Amino acid sequence: QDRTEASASVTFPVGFRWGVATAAYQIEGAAREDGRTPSIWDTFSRTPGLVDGGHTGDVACDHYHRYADDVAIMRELGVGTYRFSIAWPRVIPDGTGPMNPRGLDFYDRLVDELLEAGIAPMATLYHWDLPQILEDRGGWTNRATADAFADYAIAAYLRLGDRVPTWTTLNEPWCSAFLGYASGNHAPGRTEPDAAFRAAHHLMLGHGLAARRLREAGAREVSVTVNLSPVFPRDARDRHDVEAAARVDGLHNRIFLDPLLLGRYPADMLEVVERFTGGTHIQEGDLATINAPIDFLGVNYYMPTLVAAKVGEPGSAQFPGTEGVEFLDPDLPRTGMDWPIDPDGLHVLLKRLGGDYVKTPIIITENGASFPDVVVGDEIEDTERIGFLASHLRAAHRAVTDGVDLRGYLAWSLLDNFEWAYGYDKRFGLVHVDYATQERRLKESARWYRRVISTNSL
Ligand code: GBH
Repeated sequence: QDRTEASASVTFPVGFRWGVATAAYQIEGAAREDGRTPSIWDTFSRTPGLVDGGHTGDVACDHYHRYADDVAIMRELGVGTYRFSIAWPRVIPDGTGPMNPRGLDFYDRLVDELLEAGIAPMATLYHWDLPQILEDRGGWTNRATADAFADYAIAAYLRLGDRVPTWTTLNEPWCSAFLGYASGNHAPGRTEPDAAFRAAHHLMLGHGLAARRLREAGAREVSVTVNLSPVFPRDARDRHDVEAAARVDGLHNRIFLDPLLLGRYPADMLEVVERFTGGTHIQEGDLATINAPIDFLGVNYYMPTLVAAKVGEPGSAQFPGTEGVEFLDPDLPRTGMDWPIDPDGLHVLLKRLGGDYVKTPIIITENGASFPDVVVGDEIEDTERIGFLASHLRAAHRAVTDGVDLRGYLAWSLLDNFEWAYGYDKRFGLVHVDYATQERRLKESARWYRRVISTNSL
């Protein structure tokens, strides 16, 4: 790509939604306050050896007590939308049954503070913090968890729905199902491939049940967020590499997109699901439920996937059913997570969604990167993060120009925070957090993003 194109100014459509995203367990802390019970992430992070540095979300960014300061920072940045998540174990401490008003009081205060600042709240109901008590009954492998989720969704809606216009059921069901139940990288840390496929189905069922009830209750916008990755074959002329890419695309993307948007499992994925589980957990009517109408699809994009066919490869634990597939490291620059940087991958992905699954508008609900801090005097000069965000925004803009119905972009993340199995050392924030003092400092990227938002262009 030539330099003129990379630096030419681009302007987004009028009304494009700009914002930032966070998640409850990653920022709130206050793990034992106001009636909150443990989630699977408390259990997981408190188990020695599962999270880098032995870090937990017990305190995190102490956002539970500092939310007003954090909203003030967002106001300063000029963000129009704040995507946060609600912690299920604060709202329904026993997983099912009575609602805990003190748990909802926190979100009540947060939402009022946001509205006061002119920021539209976008609430995600499930960003991975399942009440531990439900995991003790099988977690997402248990169909009853889907019903419990829909009940929790309505409890949250009844308290906040008069002021929260936008509801997202799940964040990244692929991570919940496959990292949680197949590879064990995430809570609950199980390594049972069959369980992962059951979990994936019940997560989507929970989405469908909740989406329907939220809509009936009057929610203005209902959505679900998936983490997608364009999957490329090493050699596009090699039939085996192309088949390997299709398999991984199925397990990463289509196994969620097709049920959610088209109301069916793709044939090749149904075959894999049946091979691992027998398919008995999929009941009559489930797919119609899962295919509940949504107002937009949330897409989280971080990186592409590159694969090739290789006889004898065991495949990846994160993708059961990938025997004979080799996962390759693309020859690309990397973030501080060692993830390949590929803005064109976002363009490819958006074009494909716009083509295959046309009916649904899209919002990028997460995009961002972790890099080591570069401290120069008083400033945190995170030029690499600015470069990452700018290149991905240009790719998103190209998709808009190509006709993709992209309505908004939310940067991950407002704050440095608890980066799941990596703990606090990986920093994705536009705003730096000093965990010893809880002091917040805008990084250079935050000032840059403020300009992007205020001009609707870069
Ligand atoms: C998102 O997940 C999450 O929604 C958010 O909470 C998180 O903080 C953010 O991204 C940054 O990570 O196991 O090393 O092979 C991103 C989805 C899923 C992307 C796991 C990387 C494989 C990494 N991630 N995936 S690895």
